[in-house]
Amino acid sequence: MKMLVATTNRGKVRELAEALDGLGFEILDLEGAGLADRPAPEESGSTFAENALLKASIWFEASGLLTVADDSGLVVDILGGRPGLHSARYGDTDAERIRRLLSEMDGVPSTERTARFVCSLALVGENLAEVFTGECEGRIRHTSHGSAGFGYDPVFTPDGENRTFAEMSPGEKSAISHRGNAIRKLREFITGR
Ligand code: ITT
Repeated sequence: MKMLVATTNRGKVRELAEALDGLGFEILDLEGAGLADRPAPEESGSTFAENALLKASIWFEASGLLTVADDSGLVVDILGGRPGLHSARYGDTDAERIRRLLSEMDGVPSTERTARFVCSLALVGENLAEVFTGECEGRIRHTSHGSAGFGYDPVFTPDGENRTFAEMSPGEKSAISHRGNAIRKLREFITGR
């Protein structure tokens, strides 16, 4: 059976495809499903879960395939939860998004730089709509460290670690990350059925 990993973000495709491996599905991305030139759905929900469901439902309608979509973001306490749902829209590139975040946190001491990544994964198919959410607590560094991963990884250090996600291997990140935690719930749902 085919499963569509419906995201326009290459970093997410990599992490999701790797983590969904071994479940017995043939994993397709939007390109593999011939949907690469469709416009991305508008993210009009007010929570990560709502947006994930919205994206998965639209891509399921377009493809007819069992579909997984991901809505995620970085929630920073001192910024009142920003960039949050708007994490992708904080700038045009990863570098710009990080620059804006660090400039908004200029002068904030380490003890007040607490934050969490949140990831909602929606699984939508025929008579099926489920959402799985994972979180990862940590803090925002003063400067970028490392070049692995994607997005805000170079400035996020998870609790209990000294390294950023961008200084970890894919396996190390996935073992503790928001997306890894959401994927483990999704896998349990699929294998327990
Ligand atoms: P799709 O909607 O097509 O999936 P997107 O990049 O627009 O792609 P989101 O709206 O969910 O996805 O935005 C999430 C943003 O949060 C993403 O662009 C990154 O900047 C950031 N983000 C999410 N997960 C991350 C992770 O594991 N590491 C670093 N940054 C992450």
